[in-house]
Amino acid sequence: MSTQRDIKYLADYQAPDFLIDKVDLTFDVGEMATRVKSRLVMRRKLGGGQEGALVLDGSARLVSLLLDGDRLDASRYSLQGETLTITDVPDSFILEVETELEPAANTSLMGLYASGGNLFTQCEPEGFRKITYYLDRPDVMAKFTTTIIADRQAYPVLLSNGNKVGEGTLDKKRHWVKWVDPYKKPAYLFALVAGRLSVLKDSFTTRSGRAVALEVWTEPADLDKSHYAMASLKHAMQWDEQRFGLEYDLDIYMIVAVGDFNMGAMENKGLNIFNTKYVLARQDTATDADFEGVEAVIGHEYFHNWTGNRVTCRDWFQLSLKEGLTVFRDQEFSADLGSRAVKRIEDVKSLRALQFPEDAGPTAHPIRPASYIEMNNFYTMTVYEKGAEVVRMYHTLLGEAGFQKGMALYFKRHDGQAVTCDDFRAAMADANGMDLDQFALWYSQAGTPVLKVSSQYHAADRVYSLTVTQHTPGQADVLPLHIPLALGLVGRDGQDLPLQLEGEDVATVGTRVLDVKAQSQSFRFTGIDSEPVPSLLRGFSAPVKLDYNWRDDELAFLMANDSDSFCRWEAGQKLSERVFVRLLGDALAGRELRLPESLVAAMRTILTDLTLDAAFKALMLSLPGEADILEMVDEADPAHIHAVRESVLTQLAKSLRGEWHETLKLNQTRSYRPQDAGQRQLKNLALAMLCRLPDAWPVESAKAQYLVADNMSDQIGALNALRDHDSEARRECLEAFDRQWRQEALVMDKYFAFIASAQRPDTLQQVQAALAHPAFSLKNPNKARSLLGTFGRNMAAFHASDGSAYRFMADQVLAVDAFNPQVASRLVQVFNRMQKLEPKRRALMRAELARILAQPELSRDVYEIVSKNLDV
Ligand code: B3K
Ligand code: ZN
Repeated sequence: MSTQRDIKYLADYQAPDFLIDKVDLTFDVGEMATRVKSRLVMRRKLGGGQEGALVLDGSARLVSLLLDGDRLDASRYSLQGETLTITDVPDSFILEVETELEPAANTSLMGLYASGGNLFTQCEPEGFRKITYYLDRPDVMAKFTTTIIADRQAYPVLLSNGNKVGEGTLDKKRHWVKWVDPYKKPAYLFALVAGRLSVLKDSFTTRSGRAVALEVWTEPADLDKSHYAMASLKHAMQWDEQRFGLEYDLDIYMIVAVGDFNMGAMENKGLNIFNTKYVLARQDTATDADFEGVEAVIGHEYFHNWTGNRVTCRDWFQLSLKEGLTVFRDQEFSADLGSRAVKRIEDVKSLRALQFPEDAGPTAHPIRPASYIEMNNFYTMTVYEKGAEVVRMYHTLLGEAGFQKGMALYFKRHDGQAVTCDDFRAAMADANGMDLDQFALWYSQAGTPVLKVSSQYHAADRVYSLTVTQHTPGQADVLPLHIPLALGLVGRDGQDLPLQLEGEDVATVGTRVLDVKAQSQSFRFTGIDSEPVPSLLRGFSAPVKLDYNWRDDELAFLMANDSDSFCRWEAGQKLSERVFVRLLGDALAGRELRLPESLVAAMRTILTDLTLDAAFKALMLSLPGEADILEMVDEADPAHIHAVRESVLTQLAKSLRGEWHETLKLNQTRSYRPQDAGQRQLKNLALAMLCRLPDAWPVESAKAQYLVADNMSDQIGALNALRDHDSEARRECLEAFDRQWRQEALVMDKYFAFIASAQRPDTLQQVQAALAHPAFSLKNPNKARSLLGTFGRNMAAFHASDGSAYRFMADQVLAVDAFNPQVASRLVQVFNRMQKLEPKRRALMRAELARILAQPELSRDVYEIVSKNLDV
C-alpha cells in the first residue's frame, strides 16, 4: 500500500516538538502565480526531542528556505511527499519560507484557489500546507500578520484575519494591505480573500459597549441579496451574549460569499468565507428553507468564534469538540428565534435520515473517530449532528444552569488552548460535581443504541413499572451507555400524571429524566390509579432508537394528546412506519396495497385541526421518506419501497381530497411576509397532494400559482407539484424557470435538483442531458451536489434494476475525483447502503465500486470510502 493510504491513529498522538510564536505572511497575489513569503519565529519546546529535526507539512512549490537569514541548500533539508525535514536547527530560530502557487490551477478548492476571477482560501483541516510549509496541526497556535500585495484593478479588495493596520500603494499598478490578528490561532483558521467584491456594511455594539464593524462581501450583482445574512449575524451576536454570555472580540467581523466552495462555510477568525448558498437570500430567489439555512449557518460560524477558535481542537480526532458543540449552539439559536418544537423535529428528522444510516453502514464511526486516512472524510453527520446530540444530553442531564456553569468553566480553563473532548466533559462534570465517567463511552462507541422498553401495570399496588434494556446492533464490544431518558405518563384524560418513583418523597409534575446506565434497569412509579400511556424519549432526549410496543390506538391517543410536541409527531411517524412495513409485505406477496382506515383517520384529524401551528401541521402530515423506510427492512427492493410510498401518498390524496382542497384554500397567503412560511409549506404540500389526483384542475392551479408567485417558496412549490407529471403545464413552467433564472447560479441549483428528483421513467436521461446545460458545471460543487447528489437520493431512478444509474454515477465520481476529491468522496457515498439491498442490486453496486477502486489515480478520499464499502 502506498504512503498515500497511510492510516492515522488517535492513539499515536504526540505533542509537537516545536512552537511557532509568530507568523508573518506576505502574499504577492495573482491568479496564475502567487508568491508567498512566510517568516516564522520558532522555538523548540522544552522537553521535546532535544535533538529532533524540524518536520514541516507542505506541498507547495518551494522557492527558498532561510534559517536565521542563511539560505539552506538541498543538503540541509529533504522534501518527501508532503513532508519537509530540516535536519539541524537550533533551539530558537527564524525560518523564512518562500513558495509559489498557481491558484487558477487549483481545482481541489483547498488552499488558495480562484473562483470567478477572485481569490479565496480554505485551510481546514489541512489546506494551509498547500500554501506554505508549516506545522499544519491545530495544536500549534500562533499570532499571524498578513500583508497582501496585488494589482489594484484586478484585486481592489484585499482581506485577511484580524484588524486592518495599514494600506498603501506600491507603484502605479499595485497596492498593499496589512492585517494583524491579535489572537493566537491554528493555521486552519487562516484566511485570505482578494478580488473585486462589493460590501454591505453595518455595525454592532457589544454589551460592554464596543463597536464592531460588520461587513458582508459579495459579487457586485449579489449585494442586494445580502441583507438577511447581515440581520442574522446581528441576531447571532446578540443571542450569544444573552444565552451564553459570550461577546465578540475583534473590531471587525467579515463574511465573504463565494460560489465555488466545498462545503457550507468556514469560520476563519474574523473573516468567515461562505458558500453563496448560505449568504444570498432574497424573497424571489430563496425559499423559506433557504432563509432558515442562512440564519443557521451564519449563526454556526459566528458561534465558532468561541467554540472552535478561542478554544480549539488538540487534533482532528477531536473535531466534534468544536462541531458537535457549535451545532448544538446553532440549533438552540434557531429554536430560540423561531419555533422550538418545529426545529427539534426537523433536526431529528435529518439525524434519522442521514446519520442513522451512516452509523449503521460501512463508514460508521464514533463521534471521536479512532483513525482516518483522509480527515476531510470525517466532517460527517456523525461528528456534527450526533455530536450535537451528545452535547444536548449534557444539557438534558445538567439543565440550562448546570450546562452554562460547565461552559463557563470550560472557557476559564481552556481559553487560548487546543484541547480534547475529555477536557470538555471534565469541565461539565467538575462544574456540577457530577460523575460523567460512563458518559465518555458516547465518544468512543459507534452505532445507534436501541432502547427496548417494556411496561407492566400492577393495579393492586398502583404501581406502573418500566423495564429498559439497551444494546447497540452491529457493534462489537459495546458497554452500556449513560442515557438520559425523558418521559411522561399520560393519563386517560390526556394529562401528564404526577411522577413518583418508589422510595421518593414527592411527586414531580410533567416530564422527567431517568438516568439509564445499566444494560437492563427497572423503574417503578407509584400512586398510579389506572394504566397510563407512556410517552417515551420526550424531545428525543438521546440519539437512540426506541423500541416499545404501543397499540395503534395508543399511538393515535399520543398523537392527539401528548404534551410533548416531539412525541406527538413521533406517534404519527410510528403509525405510518407500521403501515409501510405491512404494505411492503403485501408488495412482496403481490397483494393489493390498501391503506388502513386508521391512518386516513389520523391524517384527517390533523388536517382539519385548526388549532395547530401550520409548520407543525406540515410536519405531522409528512410521512417517513424512502430512505427512512429502507432502514426498516433488509434485502430491500427500492422499487417496492418507492411503489409503496407512492401508493400511500396517492391514496391519502384521494381519500382526503376535500380536506386537502380546504387546506389549499385556507392557506393562501396574499403578498409575501416571511412569517407565513408555515402556511406556504402547508399550502404547497396540499397542492402537491392534489396534483396526484387524476383531475386537471390541480395542475392548472399549480400553473396559476407558478405564474403569480412573488416568492421562491411558492414558485418552486408549484413547480414541485408538477414534477412527476408529463403535462404541458410542467414543460411550460420548467422552461419559464430556466429562462427567468439562467443567470442566477443558486436558483439554477434548484432547477437541476428538480430534474434529478423527478419520479419519471426518463430521469436518468434528463440528468445526463443536464450535464450539458449551459448553466451546469461539474466543477462547481453546488451544481454537482444539486444534480448528482439529488439523483443519488432518487430511490426509483438511482436503483434502476439494470444498474444503468449506478454505472452513470460511478463514471461521474471518477470524473469529479480527477479534479476535486472532496466532492467526489461525498458523491460516492450514495453507494453506502449497498448491504441493505437485495442481492441483484448489491452485486451491480459492488461491481461499480470495484471499478472505481481499480482506478490507479484514485484520491485517498474516495479510496477510503470505497475500500470500506468493499471491506478491503
Ligand atoms: N469548520 C468548517 C468545515 C470545514 C470542512 C473541511 N472539509 C465549517 C463548519 O463546520 O463550520
Ligand atoms: Zn462548524
